[in-house]
Amino acid sequence: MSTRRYPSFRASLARNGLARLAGAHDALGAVLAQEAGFQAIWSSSLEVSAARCLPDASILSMTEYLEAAARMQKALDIPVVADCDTGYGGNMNVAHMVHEFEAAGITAVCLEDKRFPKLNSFAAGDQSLLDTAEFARKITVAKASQSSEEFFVIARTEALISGLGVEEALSRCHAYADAGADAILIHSKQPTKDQILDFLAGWNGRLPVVVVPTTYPDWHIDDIRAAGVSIVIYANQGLRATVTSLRSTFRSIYEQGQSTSLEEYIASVGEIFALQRMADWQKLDA
Ligand code: SPV
Ligand code: MG
Repeated sequence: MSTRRYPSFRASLARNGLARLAGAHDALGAVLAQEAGFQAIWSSSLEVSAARCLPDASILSMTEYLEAAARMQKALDIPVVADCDTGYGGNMNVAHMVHEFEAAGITAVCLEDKRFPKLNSFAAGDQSLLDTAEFARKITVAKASQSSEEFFVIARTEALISGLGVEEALSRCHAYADAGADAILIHSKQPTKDQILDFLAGWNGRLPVVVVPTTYPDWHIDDIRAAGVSIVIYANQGLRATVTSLRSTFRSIYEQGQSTSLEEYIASVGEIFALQRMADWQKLDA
């Protein structure tokens, strides 16, 4: 029996130079992002937990996040980059996480330097970080735990999120690079990209940089590329669009007592069948 070869994020990044990722929480959303042209899917901890109406606060288990990422990966021809939060605990949890995600065909993961249990970056509450050396150790453990050279580990600093400033973010990212990270992610919740530009001005380009333009959505992809960024994550726009669309659809049907006026705006059943690859499946019965 042949085993499926999963698409490698490292290879995709090498091919494309700049990788654009869309956040998703299930196979359907992930396939729609692939259809739009994205190079990879971000299995977002915010989305995966929100899909169960739970906070993004280390409540779900590693296995639940893994199941979500693996379900998406099975449906895709592009790689999933799994948002693995803090690695779900300490160094031993990180090692187990890498073994499990890699075995499930996930070729890239992201670990962040917050303390476990962590809270979503935009939530009010404790955003405190591990000591630099402690998190660098997690990165070393993650890299030592991978079995394929392809496996890609992104080290994410939340220094700006926790109010520590650009110098601290830079010094942490250098330590994470020394520890063996394949890329670094710099996150900011400021309403402009200025903090990120300051970071990029101080970064020597020794590793690819990942950004998440959620609170500075006007940063155009051409300018992001020109600034020297390698990976851009549109982490939650799909989730937010889904909420808006479902809310107005359900309200409209309930208030109007029928759904005729919606028909021209919603996907046909035929489109759903196409996403399910219904015709391919039915050939099995032919
Ligand atoms: C996620 O999508 O879960 C992220 C990005 O980690 S953020 O929500 O901005 O923290
Ligand atoms: Mg997350």
